[in-house]
Amino acid sequence: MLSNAQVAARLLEIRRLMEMAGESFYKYMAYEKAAASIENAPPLAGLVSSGEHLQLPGIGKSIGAVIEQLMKTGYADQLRALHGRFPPSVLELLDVAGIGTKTAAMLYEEYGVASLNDLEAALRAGRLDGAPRIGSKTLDNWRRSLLAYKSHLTRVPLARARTIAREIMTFLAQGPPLHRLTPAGSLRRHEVTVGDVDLVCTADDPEAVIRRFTSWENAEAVLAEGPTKASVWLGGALQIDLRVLPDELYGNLLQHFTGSREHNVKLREYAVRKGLRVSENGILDLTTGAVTTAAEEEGVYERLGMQYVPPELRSGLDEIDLALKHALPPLVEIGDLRGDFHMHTTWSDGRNELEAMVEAASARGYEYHAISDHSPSRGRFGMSVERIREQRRTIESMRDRHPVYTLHGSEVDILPDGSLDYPDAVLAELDLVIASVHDAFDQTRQEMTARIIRACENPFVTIIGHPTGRRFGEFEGYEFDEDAVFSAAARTGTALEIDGQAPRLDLSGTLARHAASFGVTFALDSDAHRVEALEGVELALGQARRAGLTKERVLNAKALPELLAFIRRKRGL
Ligand code: DGT
Ligand code: CA
Ligand code: CA
Ligand code: ZN
Repeated sequence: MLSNAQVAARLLEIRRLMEMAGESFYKYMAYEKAAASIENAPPLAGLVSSGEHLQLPGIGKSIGAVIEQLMKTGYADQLRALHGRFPPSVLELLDVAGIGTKTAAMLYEEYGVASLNDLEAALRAGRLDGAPRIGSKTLDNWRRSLLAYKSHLTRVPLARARTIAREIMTFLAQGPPLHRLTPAGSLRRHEVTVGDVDLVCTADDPEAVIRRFTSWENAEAVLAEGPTKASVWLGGALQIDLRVLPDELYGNLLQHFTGSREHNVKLREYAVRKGLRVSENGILDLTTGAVTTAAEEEGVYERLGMQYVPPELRSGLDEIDLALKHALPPLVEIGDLRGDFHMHTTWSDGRNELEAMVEAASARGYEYHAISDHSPSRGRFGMSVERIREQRRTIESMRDRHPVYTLHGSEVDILPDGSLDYPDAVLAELDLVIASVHDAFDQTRQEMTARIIRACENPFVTIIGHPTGRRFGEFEGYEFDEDAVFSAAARTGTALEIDGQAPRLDLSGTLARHAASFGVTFALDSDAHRVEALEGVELALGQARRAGLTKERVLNAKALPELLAFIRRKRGL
């Protein structure tokens, strides 16, 4: 049985195909009206059997019969006949700016272009060059539109988008003078993946900034270029949007372009109830007609009588209600982090020597950190019991050489049965243990849940590493009962990791928020395999902030004595 929305979508498909086939305006518009009528009607399933759907506005005998057939068989003769003439994929062409039904029909009938892929191939092969009624400017526009369309189909991991944003920002900063320059959009909100990179800036000479932006050597195509905004496309399906803003509206515009859409919609709804209209051009008082602008983003929230909402919380959930009550939590900040528990060295699969990692952790200003190389099951990267004891002696021998306190830890495999990859006697010699699942991902949900819970119950396990196993573009994460694991972690005093390694971000902010409701403590780690990757804690921090965590919930925001007490408490000491 199709839903009303599904029937409406089929009717709209018929409508578009009829227009392509050259049917009269009145005929195909009847389908459009019928579709609109059905979207607002009670469920068709209850109407069609008794013929009551024929009473709906805009539905006569012939469309009524099509609807009846759609409901009974999921298809209709009308649609079958149209599909005989145009393959359904032809409708994809309508997503390209500047291609309407007439052009789409012509492209199919005269050039055999039946889909976006066909169009791309035809453009690339030059098969449309010199075609009658299609100028070279039009072809260029289609090319741009196709690129923009493709860039919206794929989302890239946050870490990659941040790297690109940093590169283009460095390039822009070396050009014509800028007052402000900052990322906006999903990148600023620390979404796990981003659709495109948004940058906003203020400058003396906007056009000069735009010219520099569109001349970036890494840009493969300029998608749009105007006096105050432009978009470029990079290979690998990523778009960057730049907007140059007037200084006095910087706060309003940054707030607007940071989103999310859902947050902005709720903000505007609330404002309207207060007699204010929020837009990117300022806040209009609907009674007095006065407009307030904000040079800083804080001014927008202040004018609305609410607490400043940090970008990571602008998801459209409950943040506006909380901000109105001045009840948003003080989120954990980068300066709260006193250490990092998860880093690898050349003793296992890290790229840098142990002492280089210690030095780098020290250079970050940490009070403490843990070296946590792999256990024997990681094959040639794993460390035997002898090796890990030797590593401990090495760490102890260099304790006085660096101001940072180095804990000797290990990232120990949780074996398929939930036991750990070192005997308890060896674990007891370590200062800290991260326990992670690295294999047998195909276990049943029940087996995996029991496996992780058993690891939580081991008194020597301080932290469960990258709890879901998700890796971008490779693996969705193993199946397990999140609630059962989160409550076991809370009950046993085991911290859950927010792993900031680029392909992981695990737990995500969304899951960490859920875990937090069980009373869990979190470890924000880089999982660095080389010195530069220590900055991965910033990504872990972003997810922690999205989860609404305060520093009290974060293990590596604790001073060393409290950290050691947390570890001892779990060990029952
Ligand atoms: P993304 O790029 O899909 O990861 O997500 P965003 O949130 O970065 O979305 P994007 O790049 O389309 O736009 C950035 C922000 O600008 C968005 O969060 C809200 C604002 N914005 C952009 N276009 C519109 C619009 O048409 N209406 C409204 N209300 N806001 C918009
Ligand atoms: Ca964006
Ligand atoms: Ca954008
Ligand atoms: Zn791992």
